[in-house]
Order: sequence, then C-alpha cells, then structure tokens
Amino acid sequence: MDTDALKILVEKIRGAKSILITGHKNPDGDSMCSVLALGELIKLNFNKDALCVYDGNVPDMLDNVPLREKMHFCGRVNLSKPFDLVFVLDYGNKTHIGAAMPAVESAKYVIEIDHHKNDDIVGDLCLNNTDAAAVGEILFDIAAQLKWKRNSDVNDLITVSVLTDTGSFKYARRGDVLRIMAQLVDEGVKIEHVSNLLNNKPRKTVLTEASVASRCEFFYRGRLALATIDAKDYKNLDGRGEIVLSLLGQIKGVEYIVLLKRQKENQTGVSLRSKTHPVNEIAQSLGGGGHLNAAGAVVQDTLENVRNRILEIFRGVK
Ligand SMILES: [Mn+2]
Repeated sequence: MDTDALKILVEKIRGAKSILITGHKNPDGDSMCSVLALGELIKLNFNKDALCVYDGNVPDMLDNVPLREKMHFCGRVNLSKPFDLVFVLDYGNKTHIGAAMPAVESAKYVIEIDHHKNDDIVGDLCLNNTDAAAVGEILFDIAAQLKWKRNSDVNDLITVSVLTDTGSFKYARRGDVLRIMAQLVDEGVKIEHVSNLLNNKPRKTVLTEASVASRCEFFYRGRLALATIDAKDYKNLDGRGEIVLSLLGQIKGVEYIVLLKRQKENQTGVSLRSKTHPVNEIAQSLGGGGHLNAAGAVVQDTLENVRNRILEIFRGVK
C-alpha cells in the first residue's frame, strides 16, 4: 500500500476530534465487521472513539460478532454536526451508502477503504484494493504496514469479514487472503469458533429454507432444479436464499439451480446457479446479470409467467 497515503491516514486520524465510520446499507459480514474492526483499531492505536453506524438491517447471523453493541443505527444517532473525519468502507457505489450519505457530504475529510470496482468515488483519500477479497483484508494490510496493535476482537472481526466475503474461502482468487488467515490462526483465532458465532439464524428462517428446498421441482432429466419462494416465505428468509441454492446444488445430476422469489405480485426475483455451464447470459436475457456460474435478475412479471419463460429458455439449453 502507498506509504504517502498511509501517512495521510495517520495524520487525519491524529488530527480528528470526531470520527464516523460507515459501510454499505443492509450490512453484510464484511461491511459490518470491517467497520467495527477499524473502530477498534483506532481505539487501540490512537485512543479515540469513532462512531460506527449502519443503515437498513443487520442480518441475525451477525448478532453475536464481537463489539456488535458498538454498531449504531443511523436513525438513532445524531449525525447533524459535521465530522472531522468520515470513513466509508465496502460501499461499492454512492447509492449503497444510505442514511449516512449527508454526513459523508458534510465531512471535513473522507477516507474510503473499498475492494469494489467503483468509478463514482466519495473519498478525498482512497485506500482501495480491488484485488482484496474483503475490506477486512485491506485493514489487516494497513495495520501490518503501520505496525498497529490488533487485539482478539479485531482479529475475530477480520476473520468474519474474509470468511463471509469469500464464502469460507471457496471464492478466494488469490493466496493473500489465506496467508492472512494463516497468520491470524497462528495468533490464536479459532475459525470454528468464529464460524459458529454466525450460526444464529431465527428458527423460522432455517425451517423456511428447508421447506422451500423440499418443494423443489426437477426438469430435463433432473438437470434443472427449480424452487419457488412465495411472498409469505420471502419475509422469513435471511438474505437471498443462498442456502436453498447450495442445498439443491448438492444433488447428483443437477447442473442448474433456479430460485424464483415472489417479491411482489408483479415482481419476481430470479437466482441462477450452475456447476459448470454459464448462466450469466440467461440472466441477461431476463434483464439481469452476474457471474458465469452465479447470476440473477428481477423481472417485473408474475412468478407463474417468469417460471414459464425460464422453462422455455432451459428447453434449448444443453
Ligand atoms: Mn466486501
């Protein structure tokens, strides 16, 4: 990381009387835990209290992470007085900042730390790294380079960041994140303990996931698994139904997994997964997009119509 940029970072923290840290709206594990980890790093190394805030909802699975009580809902704190220094983490795009945006705009200085590709930056200083698997990885690098102290809470929070953003390392594209994890384990982090902290879903969520999976239909010699989430089930799910997709993907012979969500009467969410064949073009044909093997769309139509369109599309797919 650029040493001049890090010098400015240290100067700005030293000179600030008020510091705010925020991530993206509806925080995920990386957004929330990197905000809390940075707050704790500033406390440990500068003896300053930064205000950590979020907008939207925190998923139940993050309720037990260290220092959770230091994360405040934007609507419950006073953000009207301009902050000397505002950090924006893991946000990707201005529209994802949410209710903390006025505080970002009125701040005397803004530092962003992000791993998303973003052409619409908000930071006066950017400590971004699009190669990083999570913002937690960038924070680890900053702390290492500046020889900042870390404690076990910071280490566990960075672990949640990288575990959640890499799908427990399944999607790690570079070795760096694994080397960081190796160092954290050597310093005492128990990956099993941290993973178990995240096993904290409401009972109704897991039971809904199981029942959605159990009602799945199979087509085209069992190669396509298609599951449907109705409006009443949708509100019971924590997130987007990833568990249903991964459960169905474990079935022998299933190549494609489709999850249809009745978001409103005339709005249907579509999640597409495949084991080897690309599905991003199928998502694009429905007005969405995504990665080769994981894509999705939101279609302004009834679930029944979207289901018929998808079965028609897959009729022509090998
Ligand atoms: Mn992230």
